[in-house]
Amino acid sequence: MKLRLSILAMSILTLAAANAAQLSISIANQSSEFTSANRLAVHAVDGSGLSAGNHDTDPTHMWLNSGDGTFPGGTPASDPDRPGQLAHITFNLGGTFTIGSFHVWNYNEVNANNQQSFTNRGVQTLTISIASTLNGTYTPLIDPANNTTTWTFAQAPGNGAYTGELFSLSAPVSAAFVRFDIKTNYGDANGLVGLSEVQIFSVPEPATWLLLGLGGVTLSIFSRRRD
Ligand SMILES: [Ca+2]
Repeated sequence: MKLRLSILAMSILTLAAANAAQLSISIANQSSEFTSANRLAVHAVDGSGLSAGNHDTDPTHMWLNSGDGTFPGGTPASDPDRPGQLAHITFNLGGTFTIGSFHVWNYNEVNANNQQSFTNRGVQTLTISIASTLNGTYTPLIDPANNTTTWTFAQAPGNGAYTGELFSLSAPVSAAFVRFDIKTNYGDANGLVGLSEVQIFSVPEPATWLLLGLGGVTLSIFSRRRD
């Protein structure tokens, strides 16, 4: 019976994991984007540059902010944003979902002509907040790695074999919008900061877990009758 229960529990967990679904997210807003060089915020959510889980080094497949305005072509021309941070970007989940994990590919630009790497424009530290409406109250999420509201993304390698980083929340949360408030980059002195791609994953609702559990019990009873 113990074995049977273990198998049942494992089945439920397996089903739940299998039901984690990538959400079809869009950009709700961004503090700025580098429009003239086609480094638009949308390129952080449209799958551009991704192939078999690897993100390439082409900057037109990434979002880059305007920085401090040193380089022309940003909209707005510079990114003053909020005091103490470089930029923000807000993701629209397309509805209210219970989210449990997300996958981030940091800024992975390499100049195709001279192979100069610009991964120092990647996001280093940030807060990640959720809200139920775009202009509602944003609640910061706790990073399970340090138990604070400061998250850290690793610097991209500057090559085409970049698999990004997968982050799991300590507990699933309900959200319709997710905002990254970016505090620091990896050293770019002009305040430029960007991302290659972001994916957000939902988990089954508690009600779904219950149904999965009931289904498992039914299967277990059915199985016993066949013994
Ligand atoms: Ca991309």
